[in-house]
Amino acid sequence: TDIILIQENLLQAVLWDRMSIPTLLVLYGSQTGTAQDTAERVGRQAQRRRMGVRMHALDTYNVANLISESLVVFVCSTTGQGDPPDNMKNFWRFLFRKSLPAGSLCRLDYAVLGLGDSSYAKFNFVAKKLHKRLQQLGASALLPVGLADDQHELGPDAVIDPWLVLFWQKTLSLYPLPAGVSPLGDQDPLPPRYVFHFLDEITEKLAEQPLPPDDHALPSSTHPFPARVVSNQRVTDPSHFQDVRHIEFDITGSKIQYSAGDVVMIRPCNSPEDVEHFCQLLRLDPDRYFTLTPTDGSTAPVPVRLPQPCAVRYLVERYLDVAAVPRRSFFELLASFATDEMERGKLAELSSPQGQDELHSYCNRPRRMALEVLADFPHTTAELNVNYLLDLIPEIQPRSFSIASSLLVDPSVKTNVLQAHHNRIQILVAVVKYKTRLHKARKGLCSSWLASLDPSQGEVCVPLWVKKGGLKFPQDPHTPVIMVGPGTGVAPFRAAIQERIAQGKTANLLFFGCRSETKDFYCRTEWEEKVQAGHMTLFTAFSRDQEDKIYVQHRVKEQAKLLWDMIANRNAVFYIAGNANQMPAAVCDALKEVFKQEGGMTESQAQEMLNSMEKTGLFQSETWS
Ligand code: 2AM
Repeated sequence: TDIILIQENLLQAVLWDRMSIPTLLVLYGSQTGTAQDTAERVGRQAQRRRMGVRMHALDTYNVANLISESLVVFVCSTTGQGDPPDNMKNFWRFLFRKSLPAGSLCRLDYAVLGLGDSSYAKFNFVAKKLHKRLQQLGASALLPVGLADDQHELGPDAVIDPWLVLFWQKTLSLYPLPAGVSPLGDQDPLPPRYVFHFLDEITEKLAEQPLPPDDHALPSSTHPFPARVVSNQRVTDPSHFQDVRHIEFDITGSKIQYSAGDVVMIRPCNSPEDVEHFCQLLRLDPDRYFTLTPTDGSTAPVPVRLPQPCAVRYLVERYLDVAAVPRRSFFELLASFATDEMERGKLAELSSPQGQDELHSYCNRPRRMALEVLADFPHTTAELNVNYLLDLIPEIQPRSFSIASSLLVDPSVKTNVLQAHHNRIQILVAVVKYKTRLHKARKGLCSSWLASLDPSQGEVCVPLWVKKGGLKFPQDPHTPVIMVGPGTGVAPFRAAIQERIAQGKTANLLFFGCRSETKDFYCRTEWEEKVQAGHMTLFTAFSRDQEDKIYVQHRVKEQAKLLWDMIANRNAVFYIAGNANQMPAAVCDALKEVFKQEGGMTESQAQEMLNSMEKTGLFQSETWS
């Protein structure tokens, strides 16, 4: 039968080739994995429609080839303050070269699907700008750019679903399938991307690190540096609700260099309990080893992060994001395996277009994780074909943390125990814990994992790498900096203050806010010493030490005269870092008040001044949610 199958496949391939099956190129730029997941969904839909599919992260695609493409869909998210994701930065630079002739993409039919968050000012900026640029280069848009929004009460799918319907209508009318080729039904399973080959025995214990360290390159996503955890201390009072950690890593031998404003990338691991639970549900032996090979239908090579052979435990602990809220594609795939009638009905509903409200209240609202969903569908889970594991569950994504230390710090200065050090990276981590309708308290995967690391129990290493951050500090020693960083927002400013003092730059103004002087005023001794030495000025806002809330923006307004003098006469740079909620907008309002009060400006003049400061880098912000 194998031979017959091969013959049939060959015949079909020859036929299809003659009939010229249209091919869709899916290019994505993804920071947290959502755009990649969406791109993969488009790829699967194309496979169901019997089209050829190629899929690439934008930076792994040779952009020069774009001139000879005919049909491309771009799926791109927007990060930070309107920036493209890391894996499309090179593409972005190339695309905006002035030397590209206007009609160079005139053969190209394309569509752009953007993923964004309308609580940020530059909503879907990358998708919009890409769309414009492609048109400028002569390419034809199949349909208007799709602007998916995380803030939509039903999530980004509320925009993606109807956009895809229209996309397929347009695409199939321009690129119809040859007569006689019919699309697959929604229920027909697609082949998995990889096949697992389990090994019966493994003769020697394999190293934990997947890849040999690359002696020449700097640590990166595929070659992270295993940094030893030097210390992990709670810096908030034990009676305080919020656990904030000050964690120090040793980067000796890593070749990592960084400066104030840079961020460290860390990919967390799943907890041992979750790993056990997952293996039990899928009836997998965590100690068994396997190798992976891509199938014919695979659009991507085997992930380089996975060692070959790889232990099941390694895969589940370090690769599969079982603690994330699963996406709709997860339910679609799970539904195709269900044989138990009850489970099948429920899964079919949750993955259908009509079931999206239900899916949202079952999954997204209570932030139910993939592992818990699998436990809710035990029969289906136990019958899952293991080859589909990597199709079902996405990869754990790295998290970024603003570095809170400087390599330039003078080690001869004796401060407190949190004294920084050469060859070290320090971060401040707020341990994420919250309640939903589910009884079990929710935990942030990365912060909880980091908080659990205890170097006193033996050596622990965290794989990490460093990236340029969004904040830049001035070279000129006389330019003052005004920094507003409540809570862990103070992290990049601690790096800046240490670095600047080491460089002899002492015009440092810090606004710090927390709930209480006695509970969460971390780095206090360090600031007090630096204030005494005349190296910085500190304004604090303790929001809950009195009846009425006092926030950093109130302190900014109180210091109107001083700030105006620094900004208007001394070219000071103004920075905000911290939680993206209401704080950044409130601080901007306070700053505009300063301009109005001290500079005699109207509201619109003040806004204009703020805009022009932003354009020239005199106003910078780094916010996170
Ligand atoms: P709160 O929790 O008492 O409201 C660090 O988290 C500090 O930021 C806390 O003191 C917190 O105060 C404060 N904070 C909360 N919302 C804020 C806002 N909109 N603007 C400024 N600070 C805020």
